[in-house]
Amino acid sequence: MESKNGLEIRHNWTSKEVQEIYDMPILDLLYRAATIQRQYHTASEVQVCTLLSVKTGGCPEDCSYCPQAARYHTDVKVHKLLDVDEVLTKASIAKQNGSTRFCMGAAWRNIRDNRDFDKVLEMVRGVKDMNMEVCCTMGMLTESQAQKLKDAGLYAYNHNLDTSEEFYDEIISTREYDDRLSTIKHVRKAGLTVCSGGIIGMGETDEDRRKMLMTLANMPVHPESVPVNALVPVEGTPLAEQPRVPVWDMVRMIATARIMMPMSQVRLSAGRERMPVSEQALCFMAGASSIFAGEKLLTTPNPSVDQDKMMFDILGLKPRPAYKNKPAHVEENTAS
Ligand code: SAM
Ligand code: DTB
Ligand code: SF4
Repeated sequence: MESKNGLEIRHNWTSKEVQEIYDMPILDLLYRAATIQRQYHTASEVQVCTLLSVKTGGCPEDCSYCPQAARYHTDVKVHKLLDVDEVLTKASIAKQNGSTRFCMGAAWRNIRDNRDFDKVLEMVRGVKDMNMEVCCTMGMLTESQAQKLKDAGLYAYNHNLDTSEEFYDEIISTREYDDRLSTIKHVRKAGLTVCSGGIIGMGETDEDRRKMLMTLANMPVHPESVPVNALVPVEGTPLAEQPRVPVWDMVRMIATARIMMPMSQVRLSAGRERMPVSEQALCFMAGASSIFAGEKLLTTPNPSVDQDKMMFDILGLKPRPAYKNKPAHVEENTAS
């Protein structure tokens, strides 16, 4: 057990405890999560992150939810790695629109040490120089690749567990849960912050959802960001016909994550496009402290910058500054 400013951070959650939290009457759960959020965070601040798909589609993996897997026939327009200048222009627009984190996604199974990786390192250096938190999500990586990203100025690496270990096989067959855990270890070892969460609405049970949260919360250090995605069902993928995730499921998931990992940024991620402001407000009340902004996630639609500005006005929210509360275990990197 650790303590931050006298507040307790736990890494030994039991399934019984997690079930008791997850199954609380929804209003009690909301109240408890909202209280914890106010003890550990400034509840009016929301971290605004912009995503950019720097390499789209053609991925060899078979993640059943993903429109970028080459084997599914979706409308995604495949493109090779974008040029550094184009990416930096997009990052600068994101910054002007209030984002303090820029996350670059590549539809790769894993990072390879080639010219494309050198280009990614250049992108990272460029975004870091704009004083934004830089994040990448590019599949599996080795310890030395994580270190190179860190040296270039990367702040966070996103690698989702997606679901429980037990349900994983139903969703992805081209890699193992342990592969995901190893990559997360490499990221941590390089002194990067970890962004890891999952998706709900893929046909998993409540127990699968709780098990995933337990795996994240019982890591030696909690992921600094925990994205909670509602499945965006995409035509052509095996999960295209999944029903819409009820807002109450998002609320339960976000609130339980907030209670178990009180210091982390819990991100209301994919799925906002279909949520009215009132539903998103419930998610903020449940402890969500971060969103993806900009009209596209990686390949699917997201609310526009104007819609989000309006939502922030209505709810009295403001963007969280970059690098606020940088954790002590994340050393300053050597990049400028
Ligand atoms: N290829 C890399 C990987 O798998 O780690 C990085 C990109 S991948 C698209 C990043 C994450 O996006 C996935 O782990 C998954 O959680 C999320 N994602 C992908 N498709 C989604 C969908 N249709 N709905 C919700 N989340 C999705
Ligand atoms: C995360 O957890 N969600 C983001 C980000 N990390 C990379 C991706 C959501 C993708 C939704 C489907 C798409 O737009 O392709
Ligand atoms: Fe590839 Fe990532 Fe999509 Fe899986 S989620 S198919 S690894 S891009």
